[in-house]
Amino acid sequence: MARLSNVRVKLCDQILLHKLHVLNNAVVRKGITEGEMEEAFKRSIDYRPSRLTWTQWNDGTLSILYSVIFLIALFILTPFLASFLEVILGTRCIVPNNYLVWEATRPLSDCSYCRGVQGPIILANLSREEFKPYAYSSRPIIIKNAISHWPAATLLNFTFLKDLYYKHPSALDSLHEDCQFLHFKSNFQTLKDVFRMSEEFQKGIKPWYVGWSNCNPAILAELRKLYPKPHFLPEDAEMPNTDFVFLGYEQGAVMHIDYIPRLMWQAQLRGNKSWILAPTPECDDECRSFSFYVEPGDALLVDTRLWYHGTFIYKGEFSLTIQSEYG
Ligand SMILES: O=C(O)CCC(=O)C(=O)O
Ligand SMILES: [Fe+2]
Repeated sequence: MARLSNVRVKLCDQILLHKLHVLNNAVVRKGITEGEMEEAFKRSIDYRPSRLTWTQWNDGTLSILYSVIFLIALFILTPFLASFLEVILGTRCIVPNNYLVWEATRPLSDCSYCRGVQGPIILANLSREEFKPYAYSSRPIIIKNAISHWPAATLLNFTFLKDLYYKHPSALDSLHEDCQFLHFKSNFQTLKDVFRMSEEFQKGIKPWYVGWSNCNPAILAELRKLYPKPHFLPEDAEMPNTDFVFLGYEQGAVMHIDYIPRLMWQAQLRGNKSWILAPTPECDDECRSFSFYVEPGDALLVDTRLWYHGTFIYKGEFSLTIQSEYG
């Protein structure tokens, strides 16, 4: 029960945040500038209903006024809140710094990717040939037990990663300069901080969640000995020369959309992870949000360029994934 209510609260947080984005987006798309919003907000604050008699201001009128003021305040505060959250929560930096500017200039999607979609397609492990019809779909797909045979599923863990980076100390610095480190809601600022974490964090008594790209060639080569390119992906699928690792206890990635060139695949190596997917704002009336979870051994495919997505992990549980792109 506690688990369920915990999940519901997290879902509500994520959906609320997403709705703030939607709200802001709707106003920006109407051509209303930030200056105009601010002006409207200031006017609404300066407005003095006391100059009118109470009889002119029955309950209904007052509640409309309060709603308008509330909405205008939301329109103005949303970009600040979003920027604040980006800085504080460490949203993936493949999203441009000014997330909302990008959101406002992003081409509108035609909603065909989400219309009628109520959850991921769940497939049993399958061959490349059988996967062909799904290969470049924008439908979220889970392939059960697709990666459970990978050596990474048994060998890769926090200690393995720590030992590997300590064997290549320069990789810790190159990560800082050239690769992405995402701290999300945790206070770890660098991968060095992650590997120096206290016992309380390491045992999951205190929650944390981070992700980084393995763009150091030596580290990448070592790690790729533990996992192949997923066997079901098309032979000619283009792959980047870096992969991401996401790991941690309890917390996950905040709701966001990715500004990346390809589709995403993710291998769930350890623990269960819950995902929430929401349509782009312009499809909010036609499509719906939904959540699901993946288990160890599952592969997940999501078009993270179209679906807003966030993740979380049950209290006290650990999740480890390898993630990359294909297209
Ligand atoms: O695995 C996660 O927690 C987030 C991953 C993500 O945002 C992505 O793959 O685009
Ligand atoms: Fe993402």
